[in-house]
Amino acid sequence: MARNLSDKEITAFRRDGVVHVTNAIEEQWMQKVDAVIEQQLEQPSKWGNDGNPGQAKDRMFTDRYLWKSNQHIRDFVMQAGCGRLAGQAMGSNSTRFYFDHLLVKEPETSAPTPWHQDVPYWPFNGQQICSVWVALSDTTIQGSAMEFVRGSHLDGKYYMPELFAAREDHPSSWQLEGEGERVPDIEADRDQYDIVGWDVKRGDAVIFSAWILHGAPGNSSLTSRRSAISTRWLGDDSVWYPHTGADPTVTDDDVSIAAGEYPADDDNFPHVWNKE
Ligand SMILES: O=C(O)CCC(=O)C(=O)O
Repeated sequence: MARNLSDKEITAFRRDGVVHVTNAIEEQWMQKVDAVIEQQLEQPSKWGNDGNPGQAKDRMFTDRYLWKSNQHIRDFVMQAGCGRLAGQAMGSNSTRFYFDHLLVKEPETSAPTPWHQDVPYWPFNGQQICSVWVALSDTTIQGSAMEFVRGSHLDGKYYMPELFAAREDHPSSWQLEGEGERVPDIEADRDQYDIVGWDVKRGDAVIFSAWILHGAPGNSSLTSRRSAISTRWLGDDSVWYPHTGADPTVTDDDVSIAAGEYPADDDNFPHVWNKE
């Protein structure tokens, strides 16, 4: 069994919107995801976003929503303990799963992950929505570990989605239709923001609110791939909120719930964890 969060970690998550959890996930689960990453790099799903197909360098690659078709990812989601960590962090009595997201940056990848907020990309509303981002490689900030604007989950802002890898012709261009104000140019004015981030080890998790501003630099390492899996979690107060510009992987046509309802739809948002 992977570990539980301490009271200190839970307090940090609620206050800052993000917490770094060391040694969060056991090796056996990460090995399953490593194998899937190799497969997806060769043959992305229809939701893949590949900045430089086939290249060993300067390649930012993401793929997502594999849990329904891939047993390794399903095992990771159901058994590795991310749902429990998410529930404990959010103070929720239960967690349901939304989707998995693989995030790879090969050595010398210049593309940053742009500063963004997750909730506007997703057809959900509520405070108890978060991600558990698990490092599959040891990663420094220079090597593209994530950074966060501490406390920005409490600002009450709703930011328009930003395009990853700035490809307006990409299938992800649904994001261009999004709602909300533009994310400020945080890079141009870093001193004005309370930016926090951690060098991470394989198996560490970073748990963060869907409302916090976050991003990551490119991978400046000459030799090391940076890889991670982010899993997305829904707590007790989350409600279905389909809207223009939301991720099309799961839409109103797919679900058995109506707008404003708790996502009690086991086919699309399986129940993973309950508080004892
Ligand atoms: O891994 C990254 O670079 C970005 C991850 C991210 O933005 C997320 O998990 O929401």
